[in-house]
Order: sequence, then structure tokens, then C-alpha cells
Amino acid sequence: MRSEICVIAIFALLVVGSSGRSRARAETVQPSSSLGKCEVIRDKLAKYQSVCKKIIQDRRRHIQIYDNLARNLQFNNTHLQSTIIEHAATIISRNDLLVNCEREAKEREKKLCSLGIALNSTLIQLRESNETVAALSSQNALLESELSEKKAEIDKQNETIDALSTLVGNQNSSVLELKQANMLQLKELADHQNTINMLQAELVRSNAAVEALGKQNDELRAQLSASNASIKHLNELVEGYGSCCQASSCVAFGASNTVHMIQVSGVPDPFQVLCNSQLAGNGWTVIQRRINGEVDFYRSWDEYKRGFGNVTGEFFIGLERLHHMTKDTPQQLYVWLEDFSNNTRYASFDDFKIGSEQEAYALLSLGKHQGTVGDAMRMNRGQKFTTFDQDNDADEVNNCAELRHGAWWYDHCGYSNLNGFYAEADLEYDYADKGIFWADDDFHESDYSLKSVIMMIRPKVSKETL
Ligand SMILES: [Ca+2]
Repeated sequence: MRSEICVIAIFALLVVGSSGRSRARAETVQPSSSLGKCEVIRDKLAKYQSVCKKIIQDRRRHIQIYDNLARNLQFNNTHLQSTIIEHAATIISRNDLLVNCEREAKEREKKLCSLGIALNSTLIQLRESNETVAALSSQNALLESELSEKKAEIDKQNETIDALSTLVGNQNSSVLELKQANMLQLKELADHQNTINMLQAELVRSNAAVEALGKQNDELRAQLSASNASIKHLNELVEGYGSCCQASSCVAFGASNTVHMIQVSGVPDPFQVLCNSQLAGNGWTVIQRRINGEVDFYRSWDEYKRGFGNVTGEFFIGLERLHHMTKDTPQQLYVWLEDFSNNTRYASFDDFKIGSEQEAYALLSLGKHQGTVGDAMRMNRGQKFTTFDQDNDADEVNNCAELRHGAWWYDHCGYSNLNGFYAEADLEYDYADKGIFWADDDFHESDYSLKSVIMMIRPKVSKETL
């Protein structure tokens, strides 16, 4: 645009120059004014020339740019040509490939034709096969009908099998539950067995400990019993010695059932007696006692004279003491009997008196009998005392002490034997007449040995005294 403007400017200057020159010629006539105008034009021209130079420089730079562009285009053209050459080569190779493909296609067509022929023959065979298949289909239909029948049977059988399977499944589940329950029970059983084993071991240990403690206990009991016996004996001695000077029988001790010391006229020393207030009132002195058989009563004359046994258990007080106890003071005798069925009886006499040793401790008197059992001593009145070593009885042939296995005021030999053998049972066969008996038709005869016997005496005094 600017170059077009420059050309137009140059053309205008040329026109103006020509008109100037014509005017210059006219001005030659008038030289001073024309000279000024030429200088103005020259300046303008010079300005136009500088503008044109600048324009030309721009045009040259543009031309340079266009040259560069042309070179680039030429380079691109060269590249495109090489690319075209490569594409042409590719096209040629693809044409070759196409030719090969066409050749292969022809060969495949030939093969296809041969395959078509083969296919036709195959189709023929196929038709024949179809016919065969049709025949087979008819057979198949028959077989299918048979098969459906069989299937129906099988279905029935399957239903039966299903029912049986369900039943078996139920039974299996029951068996499984039983197995599980059994396992739980076995586990519980094993736990219980372990517990039992532990408890048994503990029991064995406990038993050993208990046994040891039992032995200790027995030893301690024995020691305690011995200590108690000693204490009791000492107490009795103390108590006895405290009262012996006043007491000659248990009357002095009132309602007592224990051991006391008494002093009897004619007997050198005080001695222990067992008092009883339970069976027949207060004041009774026990002179003989059988309760368990722990003391042997088959003894000699001398032993019966002095007395024997344990005053708190089984004992006989002694004939010498009995003589002095009954000598001056009239005495009552009370006989208490008990059999092994715990039946009890009693017999009492109101004038019991024993003679001296010179009189062989004869039963001088018994007095009047009364009680719940008969008078089994009626034959013994006036009889002397007999032991196995001193025969004073009325039997001229035998010693009644030996026959009765005892010691008593035997006659021939009599109906009572309270110092006989302690049998703990019925003596009807082996020990008849040898046991502890008090013959009575309404109680027991001489073939029965009693369990317990107590003989006791009490002075005949008024009830107010007791
Ligand atoms: Ca005799």
C-alpha cells in the first residue's frame, strides 16, 4: 500500500515538475519568484526520494522474505516428490500383491468348485443318511415310548427312593443328633469321671487324715477317760471321806445315784457304795449288779467274802460287808430284773439278813415278799452260801455252785441264780440252769439268762426319814 502511495507520489511530482518547468519557462520572464518555487519542489522531492528509498528497502526485505518462502516451498516440494515416489513404489508393491491375490482367488475358486462337487456327493450321502435317520427316528419313537414307560417306572422308583432318602435323611439326622448327644454325654461322663477321680483321690487323702485324726481322737479319748475316771474317783473319795463318819448307808445321801463312802460298824475301813434312787425311791445301797458280763462272777469263797468288781459297773459288795450291814439294822431287799427284750420286773423283801462267816454267811431272813415277779428265793431262806470251792448246799451229791456256774444260798439248788453265767442269749440248750435266772412261770424260767440284775438294800425306816 505504501509502495503504491510512493508511485503515485512520484507520478505527481513528475507532473508537477513538468508544470513547473513550463512555469519556469514562464517565470524566466520573472526569474526571482521562479527560483524560490524550485527550491521548495527540490525539498519536497528530496523528501519523496527518502520515502521512496525506505519503500524500496521494505520491498527488498519483502522480496527476501518471499525468497525464503520460495526456498521453503521448494524444499517442501522436493519432500513431496520423494513422498510421491515412495507412494508410487508402495502402489506398485500393492499391485503385485493384488495380482498375487487374484491368482490365489482363482486357485481358491478352483478349490471351491471341487469342494462344491464333493459337497454334492456329500449331500447325496446326507439324503441317504436322512432316510436312515428317518427309519431310526421311527425306531427311536418306539424306543422313546418304551423309554417314557421306563422313565415313569423310574420316576416311581425315584419317588420311592426319595421317600426312602427322606426317611434315611431323617434317621441320619436323628442318628447325628444322637451321636452329638452321645458325644456330649461322653464328654460330661469324662468330666464326671475326672471329678470322681479327683474326689476319690481327695477322699483317700481325707480318709487317711480322718484315720490319723481318729487314732489321735482315740488316744485323746483314752487319756480323757482315764483322767475322768481319776477325777471321779478322787471326787468320790473326797465326797466319801467328807461324809463317811455320819453315813452307814445310802439313806444319808437322799436322791443320789452315784458312788459314796460309808462306814459300817464291824467293817474296819470305810468303803465305796453305789447309791440308787431311780428304781424304788431314795436311799437304796446297791449290793450286786449285772449289766453287761464284763466281770466274771464264777469266783471263790474268799472273793465272795471280800467282794469284787467295779462299783460303777458290775460288782458284788462282799459277804462280810453284807453281814455287818444287815446285822444290827433290819434291811429291805429289792431285786430288779431286765430281760433282753427290755422287759423289767422286781421282787422285794422286807427283812433281809445275812449271817456271819461262822454261819457260812447264811441267808438268815428274807421277810415278806412282794413285787411284779414271784418269790424265786423261797427255797433259799436259811441256806448257807456256797461257792465252787465251798459246798454248803443241800445237795449231798453235787456242788450247786458248779451246777449253776455261780455262787448263791443254794438249797437243792433252788429257783434263783443271780450270780450265774452271763450268756447274752437264751440258754435253753447249752447253758440251761447255768445263767442268770429268776424262775417264774409268768416271766422266764431257769433256761433263760437275764440281761440285767440289780440287788440293793435299804434300812427299814419310816418314809419321812427318806
Ligand atoms: Ca453239795
